[in-house]
Amino acid sequence: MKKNRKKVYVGLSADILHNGHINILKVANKLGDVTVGLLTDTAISEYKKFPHLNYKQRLTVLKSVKYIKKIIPQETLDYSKNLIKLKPDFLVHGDDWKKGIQKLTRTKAIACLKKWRGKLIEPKYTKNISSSLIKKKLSDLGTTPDVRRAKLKRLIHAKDIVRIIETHSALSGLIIEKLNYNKRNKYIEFDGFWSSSLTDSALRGKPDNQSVDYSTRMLGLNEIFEVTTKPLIFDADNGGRVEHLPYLVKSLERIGVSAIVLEDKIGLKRNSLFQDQQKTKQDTVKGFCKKIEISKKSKVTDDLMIVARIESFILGKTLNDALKRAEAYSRAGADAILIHSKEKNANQIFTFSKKFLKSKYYKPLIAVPSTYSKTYERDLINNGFKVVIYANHLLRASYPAMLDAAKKILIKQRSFEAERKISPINKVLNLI
Ligand code: SPV
Ligand code: MG
Repeated sequence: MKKNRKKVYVGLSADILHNGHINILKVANKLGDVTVGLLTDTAISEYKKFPHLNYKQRLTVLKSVKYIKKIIPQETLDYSKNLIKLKPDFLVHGDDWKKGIQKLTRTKAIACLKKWRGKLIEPKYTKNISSSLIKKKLSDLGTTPDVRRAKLKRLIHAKDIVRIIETHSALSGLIIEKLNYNKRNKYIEFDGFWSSSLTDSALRGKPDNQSVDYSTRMLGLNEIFEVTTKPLIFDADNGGRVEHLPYLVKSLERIGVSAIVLEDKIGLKRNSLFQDQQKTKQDTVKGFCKKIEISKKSKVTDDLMIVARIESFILGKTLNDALKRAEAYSRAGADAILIHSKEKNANQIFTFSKKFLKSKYYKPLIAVPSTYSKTYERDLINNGFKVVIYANHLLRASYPAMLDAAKKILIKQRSFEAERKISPINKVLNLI
């Protein structure tokens, strides 16, 4: 071994290790002792799709690569913190980051290296191979129930807020699976799906009162899961009969659902957004805690989350009632709390979160901003919320569009006028 080898730094996601990475590491190893900054889930989600493998799994893979001397976490896409700590002689990165979302990261890294005359070495990007490309191919292949199920907990840990949207069909699932956007050098996407009782019922022309049974809804989930990889949160209403609950939990867990939301209402169900809630009854604290305990006992994996949904505000009850329930449900084993509200602004849920954040029984909070839709995600983050659910928007988007097209054809007695606003056939064919 040569003495006084130079210090070399390489930042890697290594979700899928391929020959492109090995090329980079080979070059780096020739220059000196290689420290890899392994990007955390949080760092990766800043600029590309959430990784398939978690940090520990990626670390295990990298540990066996002979060109690497040491591995440390890189907690942001920005390299500065680790570079300053290490003061490497060389930073090695594929030249692909000269363009696109990582361009600014590169500029910052160069400015940082200058301080101790470190050099940036940029081997030519290996053509036709990248983890994003492989991942696209993988996503065409699908995922497993285990990987999908585990993703929600990882996302809650990794992100400021987990962004979930209602998905009522395989087609709407595909739209959300593929949609992403670069906003001010940040990669943004929906993190997962909400299976809504309201839209699953409306889609079948039925009221949101549990007349569409779980088996039928699960057939829909299977269709969504066949063509997507993102995690799903299931709206289980009040969970149905207590005696049936273990079977429901097990079935949903088996197919790869990440979280089951149970609401603390009893009797014939009415949607929470109806103004008149006269006939709606809330469960007793004891009765609902029992349901949480049964659900927790029924599940097999650590990854499945049981979420307690509190309807106190919907039924006109007090902040104290909501808080008392949140603490009791948390003690009974709920993994997260969904605090529902049908106010026009978020004040009600923010007064709740302010108090609950200080509780020793705190659990991650979920918001459903259907009526307080002016609330930005950043306000939810600042008030301690970890998950936001856009609960019915894709179905609501499709309804006026279908109505409008049908009306136009009916009035004009031909389809030409409807065509301007509907999707060309080719676009639909190409989506799939
Ligand atoms: C749903 O989407 O079915 C929900 C949310 O449960 S709400 O409609 O607000 O009750
Ligand atoms: Mg519902």
